[in-house]
Amino acid sequence: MTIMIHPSTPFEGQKPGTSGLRKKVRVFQQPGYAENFIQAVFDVAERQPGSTLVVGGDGRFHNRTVIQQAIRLAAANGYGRVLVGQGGILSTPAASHVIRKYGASGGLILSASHNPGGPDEDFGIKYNIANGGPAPEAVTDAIYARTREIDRWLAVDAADVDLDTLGSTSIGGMVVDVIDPVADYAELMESLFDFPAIRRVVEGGFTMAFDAMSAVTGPYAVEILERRLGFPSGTVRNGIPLEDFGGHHPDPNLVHARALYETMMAPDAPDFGAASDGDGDRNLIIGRHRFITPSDSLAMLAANAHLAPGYAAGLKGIARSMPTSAAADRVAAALGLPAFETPTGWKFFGNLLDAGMATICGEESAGTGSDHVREKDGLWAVLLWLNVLAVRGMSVDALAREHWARFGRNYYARHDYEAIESERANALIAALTQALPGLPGQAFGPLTVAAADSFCYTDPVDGSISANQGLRVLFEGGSRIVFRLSGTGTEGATLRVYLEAYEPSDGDIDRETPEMLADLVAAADAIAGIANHTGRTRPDVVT
Ligand code: VG1
Ligand code: CO
Repeated sequence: MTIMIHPSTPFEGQKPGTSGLRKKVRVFQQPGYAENFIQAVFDVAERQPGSTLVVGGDGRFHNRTVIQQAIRLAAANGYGRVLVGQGGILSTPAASHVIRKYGASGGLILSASHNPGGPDEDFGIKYNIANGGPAPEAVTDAIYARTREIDRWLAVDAADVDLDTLGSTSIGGMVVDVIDPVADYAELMESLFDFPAIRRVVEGGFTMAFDAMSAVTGPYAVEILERRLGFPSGTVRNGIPLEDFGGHHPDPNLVHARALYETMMAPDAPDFGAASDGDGDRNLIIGRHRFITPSDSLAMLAANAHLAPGYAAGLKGIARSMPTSAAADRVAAALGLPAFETPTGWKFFGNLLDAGMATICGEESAGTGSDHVREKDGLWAVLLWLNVLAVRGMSVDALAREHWARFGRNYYARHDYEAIESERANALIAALTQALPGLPGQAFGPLTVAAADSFCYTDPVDGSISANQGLRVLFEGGSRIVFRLSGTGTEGATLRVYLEAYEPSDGDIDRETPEMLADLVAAADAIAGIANHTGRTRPDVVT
């Protein structure tokens, strides 16, 4: 088959953010837009001729179009084989596993994750490398540089591949395998967790509600929770992936997963509730009448992971992103394990996991995962919780209370100010950056600043440096506020303000989060001038 050379010119702004390139669908629909980006990936990706590429996505609108484009480009760019999930479906953690299991040189994951989907909503492309993890910054920087000088893309002239039928076809001498998106992943989960123990508690009447949010996790959750673990059918809600996620944000938090929250707070609530996001890498954990913050979930899972067969030998270390609460650090200290603090975004955990320095990682944004893949993994977290609860025979609420009584409690919330004008958001960050050196010693209500800085990370494995990863204001006594701008939005800027108040184990560990954070909320505005800069007096989303 002949390779067609399509002359092209660069598009502005094809810079991958926290997690790949995310833009409106309309932007991706411009002729050559996706092709330019994918070609740039292929031009810089480390790969041998004839290597394997994994392609999959979260099932959102425009997925199938870009999958066909990617296949035609891959065939013209020397790949030997493409593995694509049936129906174009592969959750982010499943794609990571498939890359690793089949020795692929990398993969394209088509998703804008928790962002809404549909013709007027968001789309995204992320490139993962051979370890199964998101491309590190050196690679994404090279991709971006390439998009700025690109002058052609290569594609074979071939008909669309049938994505709905399992099996092999060939296009332009390259094999395309349409694979079952669930099977390999379900097998991996069964190898890590004590499925018989979970099945026994389910048979004993343990109940659960799982909200797949009409996103990619539905087929995985139905297979694992209902078929393999024996939860009754109907346990998985919104289990069919829809191109527009039913018009909702597939973001598993208390705002967008409100229905699940209400189920879990009702008098007849199930024992356990969970949800996951658009591409299946995030998780929300709610016990009956007890919401677990993602930062606490990381800490509680780390403290109990040895109860699951896959982690029976213990952990090598615990890593968290900088804005994630320090709850996990206390577990690491108690277990005598190294603790790592990385910038926001899963790509920063890859080296620690590859080097065997950390086993469990997490982010405050509802991402938790381990060295079983190189992505955060929503269902993995749900299954680890189920395994721990089954072995310990206790409720989520009882486990949380026991944890806080031992380690103390990090009250935590994130306030998001969405779609602010970029200039205003940048002005806020610039002014605050300038003010940082003068903050130590200043008092804001009852809080006194102990230290303030702009977080700069030096990767302990390869020595690479990532500066400007968020502004930290640390108070005496262990409370903290972090300010940073989102790198996943597609409209204006989103300011994230992360608030954390620590209470030791003999302190107030049974209070409501808003009252415990009220002084920090006031301090955040006084320190950063949020209302002045943005014109907003309250956040759009509190999680
Ligand atoms: C957000 C979260 C971050 C997460 C990223 C990708 O990034 O804060 O923790 O890794 O989304 O998650 P930002 O730059 O908007 O704060 V996913 O599930 O959207 O791929
Ligand atoms: Co996601």
